Amino acid sequence: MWVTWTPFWATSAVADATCGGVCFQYRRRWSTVQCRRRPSLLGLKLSADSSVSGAGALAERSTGGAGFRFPIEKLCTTPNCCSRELFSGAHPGMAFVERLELVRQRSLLDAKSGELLRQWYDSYERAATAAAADGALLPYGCCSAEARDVSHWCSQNFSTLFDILMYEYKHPFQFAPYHKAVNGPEFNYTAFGNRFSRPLCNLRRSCMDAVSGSVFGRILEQLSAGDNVCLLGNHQSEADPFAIYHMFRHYFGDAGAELAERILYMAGDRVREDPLAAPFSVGRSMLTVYSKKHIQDEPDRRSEKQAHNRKTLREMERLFGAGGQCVWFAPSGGRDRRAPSTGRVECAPFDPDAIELFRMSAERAGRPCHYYPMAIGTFHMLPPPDRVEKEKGEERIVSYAPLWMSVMPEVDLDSGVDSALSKAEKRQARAEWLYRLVVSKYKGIGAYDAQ
Ligand SMILES: *[C@@H]1O[C@H](CO)[C@@H](O)[C@H](O)[C@H]1NC(C)=O
Ligand SMILES: CC(=O)N[C@H]1CO[C@H](CO)[C@@H](O)[C@@H]1O
Repeated sequence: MWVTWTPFWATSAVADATCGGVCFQYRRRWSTVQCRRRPSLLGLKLSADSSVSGAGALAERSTGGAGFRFPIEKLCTTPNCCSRELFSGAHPGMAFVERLELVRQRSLLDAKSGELLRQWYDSYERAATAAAADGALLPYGCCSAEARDVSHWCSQNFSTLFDILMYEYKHPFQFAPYHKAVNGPEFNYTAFGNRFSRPLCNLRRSCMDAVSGSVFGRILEQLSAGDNVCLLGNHQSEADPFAIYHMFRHYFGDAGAELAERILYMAGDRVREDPLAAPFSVGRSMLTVYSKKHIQDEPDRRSEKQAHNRKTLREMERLFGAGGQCVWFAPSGGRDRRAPSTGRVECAPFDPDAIELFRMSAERAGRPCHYYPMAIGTFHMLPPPDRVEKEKGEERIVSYAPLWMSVMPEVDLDSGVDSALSKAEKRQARAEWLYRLVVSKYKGIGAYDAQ
């Protein structure tokens, strides 16, 4: 998934050969001309909750209480840096759509980006309406399923997202090789993502297969004994970390939510570099990598990216050395897509080298790492575009979708592989074997057919 995109808040953009990226010229008041690379869009991650009991406490934790305003003063202390009027606090009564229109009229937003946000918002409100009818938004401060209340809730929370985007534009998030989730003190990005993604998860119609419960218990034991755990499987939506959060919370209770929040995600380029994805990524802990194919895309940055990846692996070894880490790792290096030949969402093949690299780093750390194949069906909450569109923002049409998940019993990475094979053949065989395990579960739990 490789897209070049102009951040929507840029007034004009010119390709600049010297920086290899794109330079954006902003309004005079915003003074500086910044040069920033936005080579692609990847991974938006959204999220949510199910039980209505304890709703009050959860709402308290996840919204930061009533009368919430994005704390721009605390985040950006330079008075003239971020235009304060653009932030929702300055227009407490203004609906998101009105705000969007205002910003558009002031030419702070190009038509395409405005359209993208508008479509996203409209689909989001439809999803939230359906979710609210199931009572799913009660714990997140949406007091009823009435159209007016749902709309107000969506509007408020989308305004917060918009504020973050405006802020991010002036202060791009920096993702170190090891990024630790930002959950305060100024703004709890973790909670924001959890709440924001709740309308996408139809937990009433979701399915976590039966074996997962006992496997989950086993994982907790291993983690508390200081071992490491790797959940290894397919990847379907930008919002996967949040699907995992809501599913774990729904099926495994508070311990599930807690584990989901401390999972380390192996995150590719787009998760960090797509401005629409970054606000959600900030709230998750991640090991950041450049995927192999994307390293080839920009030859002039190859060594920089490779150095970054090496650093990430060292960080991983350090963390694994300390122990108690749970990592979610999708060795396909991209999201599953709908195949024109079958019309179904097919799992993307696993990359043998990615698995090998992970395995060796985990081994070098000197503590046991337990591998659990994991199959997920999350495609419909926020599907990737059918084809890779270059030079364009990726549209985001979300829906209130049923989810499928299975955390399968632990596997020994060598057991499915013939020991007589050569080293390279073993890698290949291991990747294919793991892939088959995940695919057969993906089909077995009904995710494949329910499309
Ligand atoms: C941020 O929100 C998460 C999710 O609700 C919660 O677990 C965490 O304790 C919050 N962080 C702080 C510092 O309050
Ligand atoms: C962070 C944020 O904007 N949260 C708001 C989401 O919407 C509800 C309902 O309007 C508010 O109570 C939250 O503060």
